[in-house]
Amino acid sequence: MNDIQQPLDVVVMGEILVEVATDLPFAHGVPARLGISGDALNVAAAAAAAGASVGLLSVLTDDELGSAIAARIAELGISTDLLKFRRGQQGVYLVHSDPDGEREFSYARNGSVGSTLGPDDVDSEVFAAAGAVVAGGIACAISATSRAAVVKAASLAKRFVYDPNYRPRLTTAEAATAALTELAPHAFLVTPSFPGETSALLGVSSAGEAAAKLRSLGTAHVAVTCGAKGVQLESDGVSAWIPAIPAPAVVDQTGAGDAFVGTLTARLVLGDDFPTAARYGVAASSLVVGGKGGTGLIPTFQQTRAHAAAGSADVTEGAVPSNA
Ligand code: KDG
Repeated sequence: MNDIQQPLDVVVMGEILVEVATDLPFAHGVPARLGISGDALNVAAAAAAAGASVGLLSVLTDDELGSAIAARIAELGISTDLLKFRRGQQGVYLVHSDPDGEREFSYARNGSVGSTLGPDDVDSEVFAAAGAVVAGGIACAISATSRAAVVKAASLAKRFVYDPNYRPRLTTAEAATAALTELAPHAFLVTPSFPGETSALLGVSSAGEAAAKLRSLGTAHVAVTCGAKGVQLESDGVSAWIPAIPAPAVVDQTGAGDAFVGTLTARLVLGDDFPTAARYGVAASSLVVGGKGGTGLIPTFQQTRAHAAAGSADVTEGAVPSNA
């Protein structure tokens, strides 16, 4: 039994990782800074900052590292009630600050405690009651049990949100495509990135085609993220291009996509319409890139709203730029 009383607005699931971040390329003697990150934590932090009550299902080590991670989760305004603690090793990734977003992470996570997540960890009542449940392709890639937990969560959720988050160092394009194809029919929202995920996982060459393909599989809302350009939205009655908002500072792209997903999901659950919620998501991710690491800078909702209002370009009905 879980002691959570209120339905949560948003439940996020996935692996939390220790982040080892450097400013310089990896080499012996290069100084590094520890952080706590991972796509699930980045999404949950953004959703909480955007005003949602948020729970995070993740497995942590039952030692002082797990306790420190739980303390960070609480500090970010996220409920710790769904966390599990087990004997094992916390997954780690190494990254050096990446303003262009082109570097891949170097992982030490095989057999990690986070990858022991399984269907029994998914509390049916909590997941069915939540306003939205968010999971991603990384949780599907790290182990068969974690993938099965995501599938169970998708079948329970009122609104299931799936970010394909394809990581070639964790999985194959075939396996990531299979996960997306299985989950898309259950999804309230899918957020593929263009052109990387739309071509590798959906085999299409434009954001519009990607959205149409996911909609034909049964996904209710699609937000195709087109990097520094903007986001294409498609759902019943909505076809809109949300232009990106220039970032005041670009230090590291890690977590930008997660901030978009977390903010968008939170604002949809809290009642904003799709273009308005996406505009907030775009504003949050434009601010997040000013911080180092996945949760180095989490803007408050006041900051996100002000940045969205100050952004120069407007939402365009139906228009997809020719190169997206
Ligand atoms: O989306 C950002 C994540 O990729 C980063 O936080 C690391 O979670 C991570 C992962 O598993 O790659």
